[in-house]
Amino acid sequence: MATTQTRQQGSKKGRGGDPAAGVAQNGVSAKNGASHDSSPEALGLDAQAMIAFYRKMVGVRLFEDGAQRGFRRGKIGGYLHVYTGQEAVATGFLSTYEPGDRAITAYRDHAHALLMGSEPKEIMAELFGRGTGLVKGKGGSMHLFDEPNGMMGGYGIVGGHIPLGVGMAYAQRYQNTTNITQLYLGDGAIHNGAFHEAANLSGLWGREGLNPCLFIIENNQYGMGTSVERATAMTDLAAKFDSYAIPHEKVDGMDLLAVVECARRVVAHMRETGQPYAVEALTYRLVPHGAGDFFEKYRTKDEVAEWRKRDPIGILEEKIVAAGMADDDQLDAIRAEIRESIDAVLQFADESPEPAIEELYTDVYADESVVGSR
Ligand SMILES: Cc1ncc(C[n+]2csc(CCOP(=O)(O)OP(=O)(O)O)c2C)c(N)n1
Ligand SMILES: [Mg+2]
Repeated sequence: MATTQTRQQGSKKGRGGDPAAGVAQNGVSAKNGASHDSSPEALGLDAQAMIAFYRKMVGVRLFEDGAQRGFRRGKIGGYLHVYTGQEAVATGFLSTYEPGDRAITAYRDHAHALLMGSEPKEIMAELFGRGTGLVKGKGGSMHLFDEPNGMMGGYGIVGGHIPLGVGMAYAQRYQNTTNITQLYLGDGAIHNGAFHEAANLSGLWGREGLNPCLFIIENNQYGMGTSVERATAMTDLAAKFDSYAIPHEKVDGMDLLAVVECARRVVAHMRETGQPYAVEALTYRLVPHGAGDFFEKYRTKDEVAEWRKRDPIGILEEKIVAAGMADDDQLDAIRAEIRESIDAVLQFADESPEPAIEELYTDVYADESVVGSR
């Protein structure tokens, strides 16, 4: 009975927490601890740096809008999951990227590739399944990969990439580097057995300073149509890392500067110690789960509207304008310029050829010379 009542109450008030207070549905505040100052001054971010962040976030948002247009025009086969609403998370964490670092994520992966330096037109061509695509049109939206830039994918199997990320972090330390791996996973993926096995090893190896794996839980509060509270009895996702002796914290994933502050502090510590760390970034998917999620029966329009008020791009805009770093007209002009560049990206993808038929036989098995050299 109690369960039924909870469910009824849950559906009445919506399951997506209280955005105004920065509180997720698991009831835990996303506010970055007051002891950490994330103002532009404290982070040493001048107008140029703030605008550069703005360009990145808008670049991701408008790329995703363009991808959705491409999907609706029937140009993108298979499935499409966009990152709209979550931009501050990857933008903030990847701002700490150094050559040799790696990132690995699930299928909501366009933003990570864009932020790590893959060519937007190659990513779009990949979504369109074209031979000019990032992985020659053979991966599609969920399987972006760009090894020279440290982007290690792009995985469609929920939780499947987590052991790989932990293994990559082990290799980085084994090879005596100070690099780290950023391992992004969803709130839904954390219940997968692969997570628990990998987190256990990460904690163990971390004791010896052999696992600089930064677990970034992108808690957008739903795994497809299932809210966190319906997926687990213990809804404090960061606290699950206690089982593996991995230190953790939460951050407001809608506030870019809070994420940057957290990322810098945590990553510096990891480079030094080689130990793992987990951050639960509280965020919200402002769009349907994927292109096939038409009715969004699992959440109310009001809930989405409330979270839209905390759009991460809007929050950054306010900070930029309040600090007198740019005015609305200047920000409008930036958006217009990026929108135009995305039109060119779409045109490139559309005009690109299909992969050559011979490509069916390439990149299937590792090249013998590569296998031999490792
Ligand atoms: C092993 C496995 N089980 C189920 C699915 C189907 N599936 C695709 S996305 C998804 C939800 C994952 O949610 P979350 O990890 O929170 O990521 P989000 O979509 O919110 O970014 C599920 C269950 C899958 N792809 N792989
Ligand atoms: Mg989720």
